[in-house]
Amino acid sequence: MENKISDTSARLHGRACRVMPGGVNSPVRAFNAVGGEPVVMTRGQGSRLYSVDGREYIDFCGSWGPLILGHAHPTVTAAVQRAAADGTSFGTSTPSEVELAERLCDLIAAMERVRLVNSGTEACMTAVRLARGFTGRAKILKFAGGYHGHADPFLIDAGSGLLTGGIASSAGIPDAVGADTLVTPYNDPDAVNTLMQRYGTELAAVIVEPVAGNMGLVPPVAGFLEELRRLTRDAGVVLVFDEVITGFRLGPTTFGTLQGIEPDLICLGKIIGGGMPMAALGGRADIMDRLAPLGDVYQAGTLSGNPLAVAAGLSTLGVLIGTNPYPAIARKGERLAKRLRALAVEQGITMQVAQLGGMFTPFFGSGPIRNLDDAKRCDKERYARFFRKMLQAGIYLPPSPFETCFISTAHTNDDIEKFIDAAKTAVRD
Ligand code: KE4
Repeated sequence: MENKISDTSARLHGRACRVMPGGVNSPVRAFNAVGGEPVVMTRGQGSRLYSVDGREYIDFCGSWGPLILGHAHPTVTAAVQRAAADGTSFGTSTPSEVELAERLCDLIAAMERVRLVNSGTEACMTAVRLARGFTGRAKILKFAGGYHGHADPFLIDAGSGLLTGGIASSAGIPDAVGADTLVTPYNDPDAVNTLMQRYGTELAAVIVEPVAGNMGLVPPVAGFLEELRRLTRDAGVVLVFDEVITGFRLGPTTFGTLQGIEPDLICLGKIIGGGMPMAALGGRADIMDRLAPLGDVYQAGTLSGNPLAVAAGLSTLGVLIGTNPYPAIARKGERLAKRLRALAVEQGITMQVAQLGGMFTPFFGSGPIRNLDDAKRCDKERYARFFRKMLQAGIYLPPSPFETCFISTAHTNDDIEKFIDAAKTAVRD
């Protein structure tokens, strides 16, 4: 008899495949990198996800980053329910969107103006259009393994879902678009300097994840971000920090603010929407004010600043600012990483754990991991086997080795112990 756990998920996935390409609405959910069929989830509560088969999982994927407060946090749920009772969208200005915009500008040093949008992709593609309009230049520089959403200019040597589908770049991108996207290795300021010497006067923007989360977790090496800031400032190039993952993930602000580095533009998403479709682009007033209707760079959105998404975002930020959970989350991250590293040593497994605050990625490989090539040298199949065994043990990880695991305020010390208990056998081949 087929495994009961997967029967209902399998049937639903079969139906999904008949009407949705790959049976999913976002490729990385398809389990291509880890094998097997996606588990269909029907409910989340705190640190738990519940599948349509009635199974309970401790969730370390956290919807890819937004759920720093865990699933169905009562304050967030109540805020969204209250907002919904007054209507779901007005297509007008609203008091709550002004409050969120003011909050973001108060909490983020480099944010003088902000535009609310619906996805990280929208925020990042608008940042590029704005930088091009502001500088009159065409080229952009991104980093191999960096992922900034699925807009054409970014799908060159991108991270996240492109790495799970074995396509470094997407079909359908005109050569002319690709030609304006320059790519260099992450954490290599010399490579950036060489490229700036050659293309500096043609570059509109450098876009970077200040802490890379889409090739697995790869933190910046000392001085990398500061050098990017110096080189771009000297060349009149717009520096864009893509903080869709890191915004409010490691502290009650952006990573750039925590590090004292001020980019020209900042992209936010995920946490600022509390799990609802909400993202933002902000930064220097002289650049942001080039956005229509004030300026000549067009950007628009039917549901931008949607009242339900704003309610989820405002309530999430309210809990984060009010309770400052970051030290406790970081302690849990440090404990999990330390115990997992010790496990690998005890069992003679070649595995390292990148960890920063509540973000972590197990890499099945040795040697420093500073960029995409280093990450790709790790054993993807080993991660897939680890993922499947952890899933069987009731631990839900990102279904790709090129993503980041997340710890929320809802994860308990007992959840961390359960992770380690499951890993004791899952790390073994
Ligand atoms: P969205 O358009 O998916 O809201 O955001 C795009 C984006 C931009 N910048 C960064 C640093 C991001 O990580 C993302 C999206 N992250 C992926 C997972 N790492 C979303 C998951 C998915 O594609 O389904």
